[in-house]
Amino acid sequence: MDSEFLAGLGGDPDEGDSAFVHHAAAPTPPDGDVYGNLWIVENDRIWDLGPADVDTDADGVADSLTRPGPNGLTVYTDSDRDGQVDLITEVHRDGGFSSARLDRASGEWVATDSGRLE
Ligand SMILES: [Ca+2]
Ligand SMILES: [Ca+2]
Repeated sequence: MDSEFLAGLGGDPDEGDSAFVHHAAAPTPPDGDVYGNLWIVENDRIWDLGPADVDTDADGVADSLTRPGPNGLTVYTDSDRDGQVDLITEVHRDGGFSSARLDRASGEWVATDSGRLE
């Protein structure tokens, strides 16, 4: 299960319709900036999502950013402050939501929660 959450990443970068910056290099974290832009690995690509602008856990550090997704809004969260997005929550237009967390060991996205926002 990954295509649903990654569908919002824009598909083929050559089509030029993505909001994200495509890095052609191998998936290595950006150097030097401990907490700069958020980034996400999709297969062998790194997508630079830009700087976090939402503080979802109210610790004073922005950890998430939002993008329009295929079915509503997608929230990309870096929960451990290494810059790599490890939690994706998709908020659907009908009020439902579903989330997936990155399994570090396998690199797979694992569905963690779903339901409906009150
Ligand atoms: Ca935070
Ligand atoms: Ca992270």
